[in-house]
Amino acid sequence: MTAVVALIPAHNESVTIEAVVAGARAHVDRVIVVDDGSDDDTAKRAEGQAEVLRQNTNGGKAAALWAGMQHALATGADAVVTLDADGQHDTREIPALIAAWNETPNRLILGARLKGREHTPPLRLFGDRMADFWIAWASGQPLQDSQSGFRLYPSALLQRLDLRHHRSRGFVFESEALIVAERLGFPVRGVPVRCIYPEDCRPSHYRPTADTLRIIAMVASHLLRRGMRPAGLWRSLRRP
Ligand SMILES: Nc1nc2c(ncn2[C@@H]2O[C@H](COP(=O)(O)OP(=O)(O)O)[C@@H](O)[C@H]2O)c(=O)[nH]1
Ligand SMILES: [Mg+2]
Repeated sequence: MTAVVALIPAHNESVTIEAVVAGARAHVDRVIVVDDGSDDDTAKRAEGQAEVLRQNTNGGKAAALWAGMQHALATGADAVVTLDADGQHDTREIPALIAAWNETPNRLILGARLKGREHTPPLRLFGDRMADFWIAWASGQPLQDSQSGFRLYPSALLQRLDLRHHRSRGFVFESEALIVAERLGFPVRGVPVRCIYPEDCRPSHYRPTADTLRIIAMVASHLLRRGMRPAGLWRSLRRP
């Protein structure tokens, strides 16, 4: 029996957390919510339905993901599905990620939000596409939607993945994971998923300029360390 764990980092997501946890529970063996110093009752709403790890102060998404991943590994997970707590990922698509993993166990499965991408705010889409180009180059593979947090990480990968995860790594962590995973022999396999932008969704924590620049700086340091990896650029431009 394999154990698939859903991991949901959450910071002040009391409006959506219950529905996301309930949706995820239907498709996985266990759900872990990392409540990252929320001031609202996110943790209370998740308790009873999920294992809740509490961080007393807000340490950022990277640290929350890291804590949840280590906990999942320590408690016997074979794969970890990460998803956002704000309801932007459709939990009914979790089985598609698991099916892809069963078919190709040595891949990092990326839920690429290609269905309905036209609803993405234009500035965000531009930043995302920039990030895709650079991260694809540095990881030597074609990539679509590198910024998606809807993923399946095989435990065989997580056991070897060692990434910086302090507060300032926020959205950089998930980008770097794609590059390091490829180096460890776990290239990305994209699975098209829906992109949900509810009318009344809260503003994103992603800062299009600052976070995109941070991601580019991280990618540049990987590229410089590998002599700009011209073959990686070539490979990244193939059709996905
Ligand atoms: N643990 C934790 N999660 C965060 C933090 N900031 C954002 N998140 C989570 O990361 C996910 C994505 O954040 P969001 O602001 O919606 O970014 P976007 O969907 O990429 O625009 C959501 O599930 C948030 O709850 C944070 O400081 N700590
Ligand atoms: Mg969001």
